[in-house]
Amino acid sequence: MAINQKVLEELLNQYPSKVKRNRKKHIIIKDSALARQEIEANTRTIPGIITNRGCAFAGCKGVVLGPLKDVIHIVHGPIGCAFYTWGARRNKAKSEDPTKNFINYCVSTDMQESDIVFGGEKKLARMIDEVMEIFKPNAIFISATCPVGLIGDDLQAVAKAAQEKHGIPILAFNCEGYKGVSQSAGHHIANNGLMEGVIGQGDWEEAPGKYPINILGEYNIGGDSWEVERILKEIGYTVIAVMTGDGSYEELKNAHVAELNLVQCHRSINYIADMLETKYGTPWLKVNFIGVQATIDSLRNMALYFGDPALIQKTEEVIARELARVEPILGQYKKICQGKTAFCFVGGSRGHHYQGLYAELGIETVLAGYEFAHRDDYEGRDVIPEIKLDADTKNIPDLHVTPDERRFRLKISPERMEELKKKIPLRNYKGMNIEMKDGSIIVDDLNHFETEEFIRLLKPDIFSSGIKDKYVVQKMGIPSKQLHSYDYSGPYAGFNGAVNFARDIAMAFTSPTWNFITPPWKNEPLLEGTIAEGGCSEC
Ligand code: CFM
Repeated sequence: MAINQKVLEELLNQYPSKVKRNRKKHIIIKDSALARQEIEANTRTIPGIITNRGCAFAGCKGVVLGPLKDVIHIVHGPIGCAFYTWGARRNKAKSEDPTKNFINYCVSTDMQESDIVFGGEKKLARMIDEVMEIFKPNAIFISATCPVGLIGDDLQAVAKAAQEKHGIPILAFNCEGYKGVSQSAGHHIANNGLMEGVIGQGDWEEAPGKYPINILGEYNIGGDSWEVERILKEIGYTVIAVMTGDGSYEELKNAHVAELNLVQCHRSINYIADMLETKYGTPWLKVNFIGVQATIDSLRNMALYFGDPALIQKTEEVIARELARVEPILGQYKKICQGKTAFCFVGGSRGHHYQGLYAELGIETVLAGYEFAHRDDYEGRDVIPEIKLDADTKNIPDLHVTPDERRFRLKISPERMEELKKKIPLRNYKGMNIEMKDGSIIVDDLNHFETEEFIRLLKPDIFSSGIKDKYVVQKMGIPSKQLHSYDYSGPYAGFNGAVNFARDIAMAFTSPTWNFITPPWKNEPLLEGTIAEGGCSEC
């Protein structure tokens, strides 16, 4: 069943009128005949609604900073905040030096009632001393949780004094969970801190190899960045830093020497991408390594940016070889997947990125959305100037960087920039909506009530989201693929990732489990209506 405005209205009518007015602005039925379709995003979730969103602390410590492996991340707050953000995200890391990989540790000041009453600064300072004694990390990052902001501990002062005492970089992030409306606020805070205190701190003045690049917004979930790096290194790129999957303070501090910044997850890191361009003159290119065609397009766009015929040729060779290897395997899985439909609802970029991979398997995405994206992630960056800044957004300061006097160098001339921008997404992201089919549903901050309602109406063959709604949906008889954690599988990026994903999705469809589950609507009538007198013209 397709959803039209009338059906959508009926769904929304189940809300109290104030809630209905609010939610209506977050849901679109795609219609390309309309000049524009605006969606409301990055605003507060209505209290009482079961959202999938996280908090600013989750976005800062959990998402952007956490994957840096040679850093000890101190969670200044009660132990629950530390425990529930410990190892919950599958950002993998390995290290040549096992004494410098702290990804498995959970370090917290474990604030107690007396710390809340009398302040936690001394405890934090003692903890830093202890961390230095035990781990000797390359850097220490301190992330604040809600009570720290409420009692007013001065983290920046503690960090500054400890840095002078110990002689290593010690950075504090005021990412209290209540800041902003979701984890998106935490991304911004982390971006600002990394730009101010890490990137550019290294002493490299030039890159150690050819075609030097950074990969931004790639967090190595399930090993994704290892697959991306495998392909890029084979073509001949020098990867300076990955932000931040399997990344390190040591790599990040020299990220200023890259000639191009790739942006995989636009939502979580567009701030650093823009600031790097202002400060060092390095442009950014939107890429997507999820899906075979998206990977190929990204590789070709990168080669075009550098414009070296040898690089272009090598890119085509690697593409041809990889395609010959993976296409026959994907063809087998496609036979199982063809003609099916999917919901694709993830945080701030995967709701878009996975649609191409689904399409390659013959699966149509009939509903998609983001938990906490901003309007530009839906409608493209052109809308940024018209986004109204509310009090929640203003809460997160914008960092104003200026060109670095010594290191700023335009990597390509303005003329070439203009020429390239016509061909490749340099400094640009067109958003998710443009690629969705007419009649498909786009929902911002999809909640659990709407999840169930849309499933009843559209009956997708697969639902892709996260752990918070996975089992509710599976109890409805519909396979659910977690696109945050990948259900302990992966990588799903690049060529090998596409094969892994196709295998896992085909396995979900063919599992006999679904024969043992009776979805709630099975015994309910599918149509409700009254019998009118007389007949229509055809009966
Ligand atoms: Fe970016 Fe992410 Fe995502 Fe994200 Fe996340 Fe994640 Fe995500 Mo979960 S950084 S916005 S805050 S791609 S943890 S690796 S899967 S919600 S869609």
